[in-house]
Amino acid sequence: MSASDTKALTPVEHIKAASNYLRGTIAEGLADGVTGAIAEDDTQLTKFHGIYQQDDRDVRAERQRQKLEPAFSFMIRVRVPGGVCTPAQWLAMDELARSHGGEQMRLTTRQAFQFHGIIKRELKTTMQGINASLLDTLAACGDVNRNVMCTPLAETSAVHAAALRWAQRLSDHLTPQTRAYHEIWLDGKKQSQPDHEPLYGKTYLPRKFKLAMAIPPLNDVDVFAHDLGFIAIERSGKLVGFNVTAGGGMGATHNDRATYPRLADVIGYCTPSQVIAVAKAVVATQREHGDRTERKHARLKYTIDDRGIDWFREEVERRAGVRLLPPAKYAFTANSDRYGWMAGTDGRWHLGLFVPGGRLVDREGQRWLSGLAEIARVHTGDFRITPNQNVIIGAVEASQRDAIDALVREHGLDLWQSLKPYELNAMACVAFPTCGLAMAEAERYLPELMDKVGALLRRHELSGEDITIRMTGCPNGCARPYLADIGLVGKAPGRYNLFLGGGEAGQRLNNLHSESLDETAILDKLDGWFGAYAAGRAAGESFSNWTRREEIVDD
Ligand code: SRM
Ligand code: SF4
Repeated sequence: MSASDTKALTPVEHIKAASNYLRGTIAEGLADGVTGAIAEDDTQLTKFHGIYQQDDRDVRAERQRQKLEPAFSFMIRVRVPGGVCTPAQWLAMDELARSHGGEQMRLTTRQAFQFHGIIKRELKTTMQGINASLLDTLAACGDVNRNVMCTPLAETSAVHAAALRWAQRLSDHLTPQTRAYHEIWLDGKKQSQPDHEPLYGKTYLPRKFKLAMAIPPLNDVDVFAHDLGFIAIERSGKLVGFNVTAGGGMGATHNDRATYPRLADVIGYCTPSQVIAVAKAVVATQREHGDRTERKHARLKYTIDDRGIDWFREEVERRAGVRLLPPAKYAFTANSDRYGWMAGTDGRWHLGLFVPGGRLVDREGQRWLSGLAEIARVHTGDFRITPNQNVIIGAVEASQRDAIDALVREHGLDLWQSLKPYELNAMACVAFPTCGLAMAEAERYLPELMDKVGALLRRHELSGEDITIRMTGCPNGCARPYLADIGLVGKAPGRYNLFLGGGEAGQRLNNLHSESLDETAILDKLDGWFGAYAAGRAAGESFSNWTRREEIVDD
């Protein structure tokens, strides 16, 4: 018997059940010109369509004082399976960012595009523009499988091509079937045939569900942070199968020990032809057994911890009709991105660019939006959004390299050349002003803090160290802070919980060291640790391993 059989279902379960396959009253709400918002229940449903209602938190209090409704607008997340899109699609996103998105867009930690600040009356046009580019936003958010991630640049081009095809097939097989999306956003025609969701049913999943494919030795997707993962196994330059991982997740709530980040378990090995059946079986197991009575306890990681990994593996094997084999050997060396020109094994080249905070906007000396659009106009390969909010100009013919280099320089996009590893590894979530859950700044504050951290590292002659710092505005973990060497997690304005000792290419969680630190306290602590690390580290010892050996955090 599952928890859902005895306790009351969450309100979101009732909203989904009554929504007629995610329609609710979204269409009616869009037509209501009196408010910039949509009905509250519908805000749960639009997530499944890739849309979040938000309000500008910078002006929230002032508008309340003036008795005005909050400054509502919408965030749209565009699904880009494996993070790969064409130059034409890039230009289409650029166009929408200019016309509706405040002349900016954002690359996310899950290889997607996000537009912020779309006002209600421009939502439909924006959605139609996205669709016209053959991208979409269906299931970019909501209680379904989200954008499927894939290492964007493997050591072997052929393995990347094969793994990406599987990632895209997985995405297709796990995408909801409802025609509500077309009906509301595209052609407006009501269907006479009833909808049918063979995989999800009427109430979809108990909670969000995330899938990533990693291609060793790179774990840039942080495969162990996902509900379901596939680790590509390569032999002699060919993809031969996948290790299956399950039960990862980052989200937690401050001071609630029942919630926690968890690393996925490796549950076995399957062949490429079994991968779809295995993925569907994992989704179906979570659909049937996930907790629909408490959203904080509804992710797959809790289902697995409640029932045990052996039960879970057997359930997946039974549903898939697949006997998982013992995991194959693999080794990860990094979960960060790579920058600069890299040679593919197919004669083409890839240029990794560091995008501060994933924010594509034209600013003084760095014209990200315009520069990448100019590149898209001449580029014949692809664009690859990375899992660390960066971009790769992919599959460039050797003859095009000079032209692209010139555009990169002209628009100031060669930042990676002057940055140190700790700067290139750093990541922050969006947080203020758009994220409704933010407790502290992240994207807007991290650069300032990094300058100060950089000064400390220089003082201790550590600025060449491969240290990863990740910051989030709350404990939900959108920049996967619990896998960083140093994680800073927002607790209140200007205050962060500090985590230490993670890393190991995304294979080890860090531990909480201290709570509610302000900037001075953070820098004081780091200064002390950097000094002691510089003086006392063993040859080749990483900062995280040192913090554990010195028992600064538990090992
Ligand atoms: Fe996230 C909620 C932004 C990746 C865990 N996340 C949100 C929302 C939608 C806030 C909300 O619910 O109202 C944020 C919107 C902010 C904004 O204004 O844009 C938000 N999450 C993001 C992005 C844009 C962060 C970024 O800086 O890139 C990432 C979009 C990814 C995408 O393209 O799909 C993003 N979020 C993640 C990740 C990282 C990952 O998946 O690899 C995680 C941790 C992994 C995980 O899911 O466990 C993550 N986001 C959460 C959670 C906590 C879930 C949980 O299990 O507790 C929430 C809150 C929730 O779901 O209730 C959340
Ligand atoms: Fe918002 Fe928290 Fe996610 Fe940051 S970690 S984007 S503050 S939900």
